[in-house]
Amino acid sequence: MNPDDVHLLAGLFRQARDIVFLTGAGMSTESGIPDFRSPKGLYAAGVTEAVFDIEVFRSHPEVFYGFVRDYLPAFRAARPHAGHRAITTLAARPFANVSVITQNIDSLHQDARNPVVLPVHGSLAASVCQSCGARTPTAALWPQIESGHVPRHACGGVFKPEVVFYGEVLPAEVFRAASNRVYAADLLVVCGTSLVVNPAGGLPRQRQPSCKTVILNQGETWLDAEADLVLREPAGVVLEAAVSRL
Ligand code: CNA
Repeated sequence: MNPDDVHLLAGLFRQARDIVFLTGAGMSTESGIPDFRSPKGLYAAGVTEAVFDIEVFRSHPEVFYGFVRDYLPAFRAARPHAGHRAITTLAARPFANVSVITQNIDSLHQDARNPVVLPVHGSLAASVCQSCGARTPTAALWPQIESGHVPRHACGGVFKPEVVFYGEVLPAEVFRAASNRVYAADLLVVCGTSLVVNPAGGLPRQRQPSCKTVILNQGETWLDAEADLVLREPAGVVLEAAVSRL
């Protein structure tokens, strides 16, 4: 890690008043959850986009739940890392207005008590019966999922987690709030996202020309050429180091 880059990032944190983090699956790899597109990610492991496709879920929910069963131990064991906690520390500074727009469904930002979290792709925390609308904590369904079953409500309907699948519309209010936060930002930090899944990946286009832009991502993104600072290091390590300098 280049200490000059960390110093620069700390300086940007110090000067900014409205700081927005836009995070993706790469923000959770240091907590043990694989992302999609890294060399060690889910796609490289053979998981396909069909697993997260709403039409496939409706006709064959066992495809999604087979995936969930395989990765349940990683999701259950995951805890916020030093980078998630650094965001909470940053937000506690006077005059800093910090929000997190996340594509992640794992609730790690919320678990770390980041003050404002906008989960534009929903959350795995709760599930809803697709027949009667009954809502339950997804954790209550783990035993059914672990035993190889598609979890169902007593009415017979299939439970679906409150996650946005491919082919579904994003929650409108959350996405509008996210756009507004990016528009108001004077510092945008893009963390652990390839920015290829739209519309979330296009959110940086809502920023003002005066907004400073930092890319904290190990892979390339379409935004790199427009950024004030690009760091190809692990997000958690860098955020902890930068915030500890404030
Ligand atoms: P992605 O397309 O897999 O991109 C992740 C990016 O993060 C890649 O460019 C990596 O190079 C980079 N990266 C990986 N580890 C680190 C790290 N430690 N520090 C910095 N950069 C890192 O994932 P996106 O989030 O861009 O794609 C959006 C999808 C992924 C959303 O729909 C998510 O719901 C979905 N997803 C979420 C989770 C989760 O909730 N933890 C896990 C896997 C996929």
